[in-house]
Amino acid sequence: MKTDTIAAIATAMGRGGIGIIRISGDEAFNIIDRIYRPKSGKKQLSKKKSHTIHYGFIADGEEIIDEVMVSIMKAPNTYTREDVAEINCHGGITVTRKILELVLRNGARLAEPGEFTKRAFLNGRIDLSQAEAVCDIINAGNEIALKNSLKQLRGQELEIIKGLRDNLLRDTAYIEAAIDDPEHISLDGFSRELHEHVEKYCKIIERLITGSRSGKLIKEGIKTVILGKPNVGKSSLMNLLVREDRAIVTDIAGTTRDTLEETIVLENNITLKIIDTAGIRKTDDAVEKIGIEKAVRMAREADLVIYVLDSSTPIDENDESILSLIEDKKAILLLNKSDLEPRITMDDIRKKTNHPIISTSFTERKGVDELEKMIMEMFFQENITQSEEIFITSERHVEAFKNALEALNMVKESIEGGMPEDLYTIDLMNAYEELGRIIGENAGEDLINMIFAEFCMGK
Ligand SMILES: Nc1nc2c(ncn2[C@@H]2O[C@H](COP(=O)(O)OP(=O)(O)O)[C@@H](O)[C@H]2O)c(=O)[nH]1
Ligand SMILES: [Mg+2]
Repeated sequence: MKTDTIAAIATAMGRGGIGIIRISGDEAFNIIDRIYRPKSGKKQLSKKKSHTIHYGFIADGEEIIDEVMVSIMKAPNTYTREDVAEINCHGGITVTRKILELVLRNGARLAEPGEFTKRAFLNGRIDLSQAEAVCDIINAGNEIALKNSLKQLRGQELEIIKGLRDNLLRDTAYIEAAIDDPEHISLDGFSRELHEHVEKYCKIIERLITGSRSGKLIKEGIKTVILGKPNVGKSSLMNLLVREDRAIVTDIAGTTRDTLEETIVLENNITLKIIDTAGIRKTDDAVEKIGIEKAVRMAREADLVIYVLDSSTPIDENDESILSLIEDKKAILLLNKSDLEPRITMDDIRKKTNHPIISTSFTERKGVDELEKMIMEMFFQENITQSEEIFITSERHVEAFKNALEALNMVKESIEGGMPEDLYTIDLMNAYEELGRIIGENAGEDLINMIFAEFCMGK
């Protein structure tokens, strides 16, 4: 199949040591031959061995544009499975743009975002789940997310899906063969066997769906809201976690009038999308009121509420209203200012809530490590840093797994209800197709375009 040749700047747009212009397609080497001047010798790069790199210059006619290294990678062992050339030039915006323009003038077309990876998928080098993993690796906000995406890129999810699909196909083929040739192939006792098989497939899929909750939190971060009355230390906590003075800390109650959001990666590689809020108290100040309402709304939507109390001031009706607000939420209470004379004790608070409580002093940086550890334990049962398991992070995949599970549950129901065997095969094949969606089998153009549109230029 003849496709056009695409090119793009693959490195980030900005000043840097190196800039890379990537070219892929049938014309890649011809284009290079037109614009490359070797330091010595005359041999065209298209004649060189695959997977070699060459020192020389890029020139527009007589004008030398930059000193470069050009790598030559011949199909099919390349990122796209097409001929690929990469020009490594000096990493400046002007020079990379100028070389790209020259490449485009010499026969390439500007690549769309993700088009190189799209070609890798369309040419069968990777499946859709691996293509998505490429995007996730680039966007990974912490090391656990990175490790997980790498598992996906290396085909860990793909292997599970392939295994399930092979089995589904085998079960279906057996039933169909038996229906066609009842004299030689017997279905006696097969429903019981099939029921066992399906049960096993369901367990695998259920585990993936359960793990996807962790997957989402690993990838997107835990939506965390800091709540509390004015002046208890909310902004101080935010600053401690962010490790820089972002939120304004003052001793005038009501300083944080709006919310402030930060994405932070904790020491243990957990990402928090954390929001510092206005202190919650009864007030007549219109602006402050808006801030408080917003804080309450944010708390309702949060995965986690960190409720900060000042242990040196007694509990009042404002605390009571916060406690009732977070009653059904995942929450951690911090009894702060433990360095001051206490007016509230752990026991006082324990009588009022079932949420875990930690004694802290933000001025002395006490209790923060314990808080980080507790968040980890609260959201991730197993040790995700060391886990070899893959956590599904894509909503699209979860949806397909759920549909496959539903189809398999229908098979179980049909077996339990003593329905005829040919009925099972419809649902078995439905599950097969749903799993196929994840890896991009029969994927429509819309879906493919949607997925690759999320990519960066040059990837
Ligand atoms: N003694 C003491 N003061 C603290 C502690 N944490 C915060 N503060 C002080 O309490 C005041 C209010 O802190 P801030 O973080 O602005 O509270 P917010 O209104 O809840 O955001 C500031 O003067 C902080 O320095 C603590 O653990 N001990
Ligand atoms: Mg504040």
